Amino acid sequence: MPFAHILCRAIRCCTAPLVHLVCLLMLVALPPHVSAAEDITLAVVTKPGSAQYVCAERFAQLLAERSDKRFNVVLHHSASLGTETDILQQVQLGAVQMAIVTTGTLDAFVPEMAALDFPFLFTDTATADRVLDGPVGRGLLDRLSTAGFKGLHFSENGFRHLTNSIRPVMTPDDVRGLKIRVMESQVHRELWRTLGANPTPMGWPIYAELQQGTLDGQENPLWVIAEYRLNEVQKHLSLTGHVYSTHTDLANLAWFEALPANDRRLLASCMQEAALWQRAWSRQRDAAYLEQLRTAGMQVIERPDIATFRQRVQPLSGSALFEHKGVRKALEDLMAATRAR
Ligand code: EAX
Repeated sequence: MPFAHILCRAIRCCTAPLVHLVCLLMLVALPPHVSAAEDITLAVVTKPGSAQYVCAERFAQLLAERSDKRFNVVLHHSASLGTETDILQQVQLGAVQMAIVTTGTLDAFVPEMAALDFPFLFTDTATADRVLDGPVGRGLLDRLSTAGFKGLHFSENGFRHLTNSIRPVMTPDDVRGLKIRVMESQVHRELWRTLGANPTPMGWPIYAELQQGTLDGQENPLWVIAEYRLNEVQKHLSLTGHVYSTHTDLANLAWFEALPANDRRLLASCMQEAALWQRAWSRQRDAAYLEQLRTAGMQVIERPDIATFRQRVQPLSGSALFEHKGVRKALEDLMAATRAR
């Protein structure tokens, strides 16, 4: 029986005026109506505990708290909605409202994003934070609107390192001919082609292909290599740190813009806080992951010949990828921002 009916009955039965009054007060104190929370679907390709997932979880928690549970984030993960390219398409269509994706996959949608994954652009996290959280980073997030996305913030994937099952990699010469899985990203494919490897673009995950030997290698931050147990199928790890890989935290633009201004601000600030928290979380764990991989039996080349790697990838900036004026400018702006004090 509904609570209000029970109260009315009680009121009818009550003869004592005090009890009557208490019952009436209780009725007045009931909320006029309790509206259901609005669901927001948010997708990440990786699994619980991953860098994308913990950021999404943090965002969901902050948003629930600060909206008084008016919003409820429904998290899709573990490739349940397909690859990151599939996720981005679903966000574009509005079937999924929000996503946290590896930035490399965005260059097929917004060519300027290729500049962010230019090899050796960022060599330390302090510079990355300064540039990504400054006007140049904001400008790139705003560029996402050209493909129907609202760019909210950057969180962290980490420095990418090369693994393979064939041989230790010290110099770019050792990479020649290796069949390396790369993200579905133009700049990553061109980067490995420039280095003389045989790049194969593919979504995540890729354990089976590495296990079967259809791929020789792959490149990812240490957390990915460890959490996806790639040490079981890859013998060699070279700490190349060739790309500082970010995650882009974004939403469907039309959906986001239709929200009231205070909710837009709330979503943006919850995502910013989640992203900053996640970067710190991620950085605390890097050293332990390296130890874990070493203990698991990976042969680690700690100091590959980075100077030669850097030099060999230079022709990339003159490639067709960076020919377009806007894309070239994005790269130049990023490079200038990393040098600014
Ligand atoms: O985000 O696809 C990739 O290589 C990503 O870096 C990985 O899944 C973690």
